[in-house]
Formats: sequence, C-alpha cells, structure tokens
Amino acid sequence: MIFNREAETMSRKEIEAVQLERLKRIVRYCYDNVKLYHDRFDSIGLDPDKIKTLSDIQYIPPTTKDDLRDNYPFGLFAVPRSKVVRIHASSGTTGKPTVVGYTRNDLNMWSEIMARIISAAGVTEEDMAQICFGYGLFTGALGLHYGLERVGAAVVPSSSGNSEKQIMLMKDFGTTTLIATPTYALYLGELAHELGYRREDLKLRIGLFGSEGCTTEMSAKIEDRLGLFATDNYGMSELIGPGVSGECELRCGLHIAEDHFLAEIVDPDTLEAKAEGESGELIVTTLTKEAMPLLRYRTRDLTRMNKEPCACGRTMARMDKVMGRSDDMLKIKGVNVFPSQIESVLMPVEQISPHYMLYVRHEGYTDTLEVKVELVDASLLASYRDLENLTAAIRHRLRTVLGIDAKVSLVEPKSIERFAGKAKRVVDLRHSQNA
Ligand code: DLL
Repeated sequence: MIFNREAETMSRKEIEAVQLERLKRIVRYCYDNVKLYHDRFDSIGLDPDKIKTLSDIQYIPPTTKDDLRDNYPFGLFAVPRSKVVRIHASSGTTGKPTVVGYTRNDLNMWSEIMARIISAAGVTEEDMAQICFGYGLFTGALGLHYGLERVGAAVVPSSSGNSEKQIMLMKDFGTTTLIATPTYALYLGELAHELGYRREDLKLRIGLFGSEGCTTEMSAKIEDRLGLFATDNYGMSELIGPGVSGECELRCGLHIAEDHFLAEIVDPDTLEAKAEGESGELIVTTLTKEAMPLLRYRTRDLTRMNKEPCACGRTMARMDKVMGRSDDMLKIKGVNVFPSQIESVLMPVEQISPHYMLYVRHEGYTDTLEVKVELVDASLLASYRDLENLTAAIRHRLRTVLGIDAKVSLVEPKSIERFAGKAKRVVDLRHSQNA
C-alpha cells in the first residue's frame, strides 16, 4: 500500500520543484535563525538568496558532526525553547552525545515519513508490531512507534533486552511484525530456537530492521530463522532518526523521503558531486525541519543513488544499502575493505554461525586483521584436520574475493557476545597498542 500516493508518486519534475521551493526557504530560515549558518554564510560572503537552483546547493559549506559537538547541547536549534516538544540524542563513542530537537510539526512529519516506509514494507492496521529497539534517547523506538500508530498497527513497546520475555510475548500476543536491529533479530531467532519454539509457533511475517548495516546474506539468515520478510531502513538522529529511507516490498533500494530530505552523493575526499549511480558519501539537507534544520549534513555513510521510478509505483529516489561508513573502512596491508564485505564472504559458509568479530591490530610495520567466527557445531573442534581445512578455506575466500590476508580463528558456538542493540563487531586495537 502506498501511504501517501500524492507525495510518493510525484514525477521527477514535481519532486524537484518541491525540493527547490523548500530548499530556498530552509536556507533563508537557517541564515535567519541559526547563528552557525549566519556566521558561516557571512564569512564566505554567501547571500542566502543566491540559491536559485538545486545545484546551487554546492555553494553551501557542509555541516559536520563537529558542528553539533561544538554547539552542544542546543546551539543549533532554530526555534525558542517553547516550540521544542521532544529531545533525542545519540551516544557517540566518546564524550558528549549528539543532541537533536523536534517541534510539533517535526514530530508530525516524522510520523508521516515513518508511516510511508512501514506501509511500503507491507505492514497494515491488521498487524501487531513489537518494538524491540531501546526506548529512550535513541530515535529508533519512538520513531517507529508513532509511525506504526499512524498506520494503525497495534504497537507492543517491549523495548530491547529481556529476550526470553520478548519471545514469550511474541508468541502469546501473536506478534506479526518485529522491529529491531538485525543483530538483535538474529539473536532473538537463535534464542527462540534454543527455548524450543518452532517457527510456526510464532506468527511473524514482517521484520522492519535498521540502524546498522546488514548484508543481504545476513538478512536471509534472519528471515530463515524467524520466518519473516525483512526490510532495511535507514536514518540518523541528526537528520530525524529512522524514516530518511526504507525498502519497499520489492527491495531494490531504499526509497528516500525526497520531499523532506535533499540527498547528494559526493566524493568523501573532495566533496565533488558524483554522477548518478556512482557511489560516494551521502550528504543530506533537511528541507522541512523546524527545530534543528541541517544544511548539507555529512552522514559519512557510503551508498549510491538511483532516481529511476520503482516498479512499486513510488518515484522517490532509492539509495543502495549502506556499504559502510567512510570512517569504518579498514585498511589491511594496503587493501581497503568494509566490514560489510567481510560479512558477505562469511555468511555463505555453512559450518559457521552468523556471529563474528573483527580485530584490527598493528603488528610489526603493518596492520593485521583477525576474523573470529563461531562454529555451528562444536564437535568440529575435536578434529584438528577439519578445523584446519575450514580455516584455510575461509582464509582463501577472503583472499580471493576481497584480496585481504586475515587470520581466521574459529571458536566454540555461543562464545561470541550477542548484542541487544547495534552490534560492535569491529575492535580496533591499533590505538590502544600505541598508547
Ligand atoms: O540508527 C536511526 C535509525 C533507527 C535508523 C532505527 C533505522 C532504524 P543513529 O543512532 O544516529 O540513528 O545512527 C545513525 O547508523 O549514520 C549509519 O551509519 C547507521 N545506520 C542507520 N541505519 C542503517 C542502515 C539511527 N539501515 C547511523 N544500514 C547512520 C546501515 C545504518 N547503517
């Protein structure tokens, strides 16, 4: 079902007209209401009225996470406190969180764009949706919550953790829709199996996953374990939370809510625009946000964009699944690789489970990578020869497919940590080693 047919099926010309009108307005609004933008425009002599076409956006300097940090907590808000009705924040790895605010209109827009991708995945008012994202400052749970209510689904706000109870509720309530990070969904599937539930004991049919990368191969494993159809959903707190883009039932890219977000793909080093279809860093301008609008926000996420209308009837541009973040790229003996590529190589290997960790170290003069992955069957550990053969086969695949040489460690089933939120699979020990 197309939730908002009028918006979601505009012609490219109509989309661009809406974007241009909104871009001009938001640029002026930012200049008039946010000191950072006022000062930055003035310092380079940029008149907000100079933005007359969509491509004029290139004259606007990008906004970065550092700008948010430097203006912690509310320095980038464009409205007085009385107009702010919600605060969220994302916990950075270091220091203070990144804080974002919403007006009533922002929350309304957020529910609308969420309802679009929730409907695009096939969820209707007949569904019972269990939200296993952590409720709190994280945008995931409340974002999905209000979108699902807008669609009319029954929401079970079970939050993350307490996994045995999650599965019990899933069975007893007849949950049809699961909302979680792919990592947590994978774990819930594993636990349900261990607790003796059969797939048919659960009524799950759709999984709305997101907040972290998940390869198609990993997604297929989750679908198999839980007996559902999974879609990938992308967003980030700074821009709104989830809702920036999401897959429809055809799963050939994530539809971007282009009437609210203007997306560009640029070269992460030079910031030059990439040609359509080329991959690069996603930069997003919020076109309608009131409380904390952002101009040309550097997401650091790497993807591609396709503006061809989709066979589902929606015309909004689609982005590829995120390949990784530019700051997540691992350089192993001169070869650049993303954790997602390693995941794609590991997933099809039958004898190993989908749980893995990547350790990067500095040894001698070079960086080394250890891929630690769980065996499905512990009995393999008893046979030195079988273990050696499997290790060699995985090393060989990593070398031929990705061109990297890694140490492969096969470990006992269930010995790798399970995550209830986003997984932290890459451990970079280079810094601590130097310290
Ligand atoms: O993760 C928002 C969200 C919640 C999206 C629930 C989807 C579902 P942050 O915590 O600010 O916001 O993290 C944003 O997570 O820049 C990406 O690097 C990564 N990310 C989010 N969704 C995906 C995805 C939420 N579908 C950061 N695939 C982003 C890959 C994703 N990475």
